[in-house]
Amino acid sequence: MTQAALRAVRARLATDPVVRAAITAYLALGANLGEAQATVRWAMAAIAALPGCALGACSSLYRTAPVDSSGPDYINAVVEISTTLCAPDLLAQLHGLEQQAGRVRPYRNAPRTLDLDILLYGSAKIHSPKLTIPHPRMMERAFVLMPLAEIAPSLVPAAQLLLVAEQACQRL
Ligand code: A4P
Ligand code: MG
Repeated sequence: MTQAALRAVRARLATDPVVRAAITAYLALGANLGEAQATVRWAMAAIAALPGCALGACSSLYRTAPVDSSGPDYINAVVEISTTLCAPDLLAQLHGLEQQAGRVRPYRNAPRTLDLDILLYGSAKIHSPKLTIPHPRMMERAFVLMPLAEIAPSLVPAAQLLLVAEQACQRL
């Protein structure tokens, strides 16, 4: 292959979502308004149908007490995906699903019909105005760590699970 052809292939690999290598990412799902269990299950199926995304392991659903939030108990879960989307495009797709589920944002940490956060995106560390990865509060929260430990135990240090053990988080 000529140098020019090689450069063309490299350029395509860098920009084309169809041929970009798939990244393993972990997403947190949360809901505490409306039919929360049904919405979280719907979201799992909707994530599986997103362009450039394949759904991997899904945790159980967990009933959790609001943390720095209010309203009814939350339903939380974590899923693993394999995706060719870049992280900002993945976030945009997740925001689209939140919209479809009727999400409104009256104030920070308000009760919500559906929240979809990116916990981890491969080994990427991202600090942009719209995206922080790893999710900055994930290690403090039982509603993230317990479902994550269920599907990816190597990502959750046992000592960290102990630290959040007093937060109410019931596997359904
Ligand atoms: N953003 C930055 N990084 C990320 C990321 N890794 N994933 C930005 C997703 N979004 C990220 O999010 C606000 C902005 O964060 C977005 O526009 C995005 O650009 P949001 O979903 O509009 O609002 P939010 O979820 O209220 O804010 P935030 O900061 O994500 O809240 P937290 O810290 O995630 O807490 N208690 C229980 N039991 N269960 C819950 O699920 N969730 C929260 C939300 C609080 N208490 C809870 C639960
Ligand atoms: Mg969110």
